[in-house]
Amino acid sequence: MRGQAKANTNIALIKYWGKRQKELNLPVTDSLSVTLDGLSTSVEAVFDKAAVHDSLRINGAIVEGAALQRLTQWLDGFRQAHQVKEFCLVNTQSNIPISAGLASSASSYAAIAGACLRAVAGDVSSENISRWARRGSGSASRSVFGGLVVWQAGEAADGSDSYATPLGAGEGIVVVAAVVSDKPKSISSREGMNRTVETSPLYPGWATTVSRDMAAARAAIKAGDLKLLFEVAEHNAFAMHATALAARPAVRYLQAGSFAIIDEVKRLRSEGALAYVTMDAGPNVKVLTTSDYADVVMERLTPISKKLFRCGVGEGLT
Ligand code: 2P0
Repeated sequence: MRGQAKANTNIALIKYWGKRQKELNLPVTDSLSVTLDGLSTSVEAVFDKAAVHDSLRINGAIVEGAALQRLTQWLDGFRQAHQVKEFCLVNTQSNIPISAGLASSASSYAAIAGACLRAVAGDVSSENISRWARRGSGSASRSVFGGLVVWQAGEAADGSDSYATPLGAGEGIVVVAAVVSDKPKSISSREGMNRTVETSPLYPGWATTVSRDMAAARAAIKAGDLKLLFEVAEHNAFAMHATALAARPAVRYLQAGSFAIIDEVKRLRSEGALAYVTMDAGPNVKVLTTSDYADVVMERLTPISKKLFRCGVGEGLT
């Protein structure tokens, strides 16, 4: 039994930061993302009668340890739900630069879920692929779709209503990722969000902020107002980092170099450019802009960035 799938990565405009249930990656709040063009992971999954254990190959190299353990745990749940006994050989090929601060787990688990469901001839609706992708990595639920995507938190204890749906084409959006540091981050997003939920006194305010921001973002998308959408996204990113900073010990991702980029984007804006920032669980800054301003953003950030990546809006799972 063999299946294949390919998925692009995504960047959250309204962040997923905190789980109500860890095992199934059920989030506290909804989140909103844009799928990026050209930064993808292709996966082939083979459920093999001859295999004596699960195996994971990433860009040609056999991977063991924590990544394999996480995959095996996911596969155990998948096998149980689909009455499959065979172990699985998962072969992933990704072109996402490790240094760019662009999560590869989002595209990986979206493609793994797609490849495995196709292999076992399961329910291959996008909604169901999104549910299984979520169990691998929360943000992966959104990479099943292209354009602008909402992952609805849902309420059910089994996660049946926690999956993503598309919200619009996101036409004209360009994301410029500015690399500040290519060192591995000190706190994983998984650990960072769990510590924030457990210890940050600001966490209840985070949930309130997200529901307001989601409503504002939906209205901006409906009106085709990218400026308003980016402004809400920037606010939401700062709110996420502020909530994480108040955890004990502090969950701090932004560095001096991050603020240099943030300041330059603010300056560009005061000169009339449409450019806002968003930051995830690391020091790198992603600039939300449009094709009209992407060149000037690239030009102005080149001297203060280690590297820049420019992406348009990507399609969903293929
Ligand atoms: C997001 N992040 O919405 C947020 C914003 C990072 C900051 O989703 O534990 O790798 O696998 O569900 O999806 C990164 O967290 O976490 C993330 P798990 P995931 O994109």
